Amino acid sequence: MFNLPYIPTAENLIDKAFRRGSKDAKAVKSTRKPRRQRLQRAEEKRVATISKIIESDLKAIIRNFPSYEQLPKFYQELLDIRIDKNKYKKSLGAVQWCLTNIKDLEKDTISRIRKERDTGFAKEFSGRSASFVKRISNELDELIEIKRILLSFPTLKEEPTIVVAGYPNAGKSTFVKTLTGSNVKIASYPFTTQDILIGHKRLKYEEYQIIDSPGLLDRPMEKRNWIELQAILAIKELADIMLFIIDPMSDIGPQLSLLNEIREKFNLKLLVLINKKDIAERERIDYIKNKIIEFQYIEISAKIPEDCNSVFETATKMIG
Ligand SMILES: Nc1nc2c(ncn2[C@@H]2O[C@H](COP(=O)(O)OP(=O)(O)OP(=O)(O)O)[C@@H](O)[C@H]2O)c(=O)[nH]1
Ligand SMILES: [Mg+2]
Repeated sequence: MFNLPYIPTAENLIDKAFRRGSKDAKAVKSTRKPRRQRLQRAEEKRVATISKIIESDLKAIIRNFPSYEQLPKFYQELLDIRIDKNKYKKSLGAVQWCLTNIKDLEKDTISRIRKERDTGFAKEFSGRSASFVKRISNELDELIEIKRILLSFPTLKEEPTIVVAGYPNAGKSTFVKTLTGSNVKIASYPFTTQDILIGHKRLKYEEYQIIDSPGLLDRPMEKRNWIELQAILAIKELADIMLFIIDPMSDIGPQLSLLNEIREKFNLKLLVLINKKDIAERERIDYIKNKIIEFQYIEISAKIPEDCNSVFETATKMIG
């Protein structure tokens, strides 16, 4: 979804620029001109190449890295969960700062070499330009990290959206996989899903977006980790309906308390799924049913395609 530029580390950028600078300088030295003239030309060339290489990478970052404000609101909020937005702005600002300084330094150096016929200025340029790049080393690392995060973001479509939520290990990913065939990761440990994953499913002429969210625990918002906060954001910003999956094989109290919190906090259409009917005891399922009589619910196994399809049809009707 994002077309993000290559971002070098400070070290890589300096290495690349200096290597190319030496190569270009050598090429000039081997021409047939008086020695002094050759040396001066070679050093001018070195300076020009070094700054050209550094500038071109930094310019690509400025030109192609989206500013925080350019990101759609959902992505801004998703990013807020992971990093401080001021750091984002500061990092892009630092790249601009370095670019300006290198440009000025290059101009200054070339004119001094020509005027004073002293190639020593080229050495000074090398040292100072490297030090400008080193000074934005942390900011480049930060942008590399931001790029990694942006690339992990889901591609959203403008489609009616079903968000699947519930406790860790409840079977959310199994449900989304059975229903949509999308390649989500499933495992018998909590917090398997760490990102918002998306599958699509068509019914007649309408395509629906089905979002597999990370597990949520029953605890206060300020204690929630970034994995849980992403699920909250998906619910808040994207859901036209929520499927809340209950796992009868684990503690029921906290799951019900989470369900009630969600109902109170978000004004949402809700369909409760009691999962794992293939392995849960009947008594256990009946006990849960008794506790959720005020909700619309369906008993399923997320491993059985017919069950998942019938949930999907009910959900689409509820969306309307
Ligand atoms: N027997 C049985 N096992 C199931 C069913 N649904 C899920 N499971 C198992 O429960 C475990 C957890 O399933 P996941 O789909 O990864 O659960 P999740 O809710 O996505 O978990 P997190 O991503 O960690 O929040 C896996 O071992 C699944 O195979 C079911 O209907 N029946
Ligand atoms: Mg999962």
